[in-house]
Amino acid sequence: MPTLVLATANEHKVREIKEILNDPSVEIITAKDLGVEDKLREDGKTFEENALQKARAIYKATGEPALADDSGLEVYFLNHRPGVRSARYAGENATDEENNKKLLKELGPLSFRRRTARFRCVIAFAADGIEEVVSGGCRGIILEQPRGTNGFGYDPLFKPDGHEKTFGEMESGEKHKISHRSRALQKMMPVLKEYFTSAG
Ligand code: ITT
Repeated sequence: MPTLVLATANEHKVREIKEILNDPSVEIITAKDLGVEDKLREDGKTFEENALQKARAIYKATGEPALADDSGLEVYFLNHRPGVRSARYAGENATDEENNKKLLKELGPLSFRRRTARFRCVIAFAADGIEEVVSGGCRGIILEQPRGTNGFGYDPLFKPDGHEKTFGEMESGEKHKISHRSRALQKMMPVLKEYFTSAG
């Protein structure tokens, strides 16, 4: 069975990507499974640069086709911050809770109209003779208090437009119908299908 290596150390991303791809014909493993987790450094200024950097590094280290996810939250009032720094917003080893707290503090009592935000996810694929980058977004607002314990990261604070529940209150299947990650992966699926079909 062909193998796809996920170039991420984030277990939540691994679970979501596996659920969304839902492809029993490819064995999905992680950089950690192959002992190359340390190659996942990212110092780019954009999601695109970071995603490609991670996919390339893991493909180079393992020789196996690699898929990376670089993602984050862009808040318009904060000039698109935390953006690429979403995981480290409140400090180098910040927890999701610390990041959420900092976000609430920065937004303060701002009105709902000004609390608009967008999740972005860039997925990069690197393999023999191919590099491909796609992206997906999801718009919503940042609530004044967290709601729900599902998902990860900023999910409890993010209410997607046109929905009553936050991502933190949604079952994973509901989140996948509209999420930035799922939208990006839908675009990557034909590329993966083509690659794995012709690779054998
Ligand atoms: P890898 O680089 O190893 O993949 P990471 O967690 O460091 O893992 P990123 O640099 O891409 O990955 O940071 C993504 C952060 O953006 C993540 O830690 C969350 O805080 C936030 N984020 C991304 N997607 C999210 C989602 O679907 N729901 C909630 N928060 C999300």
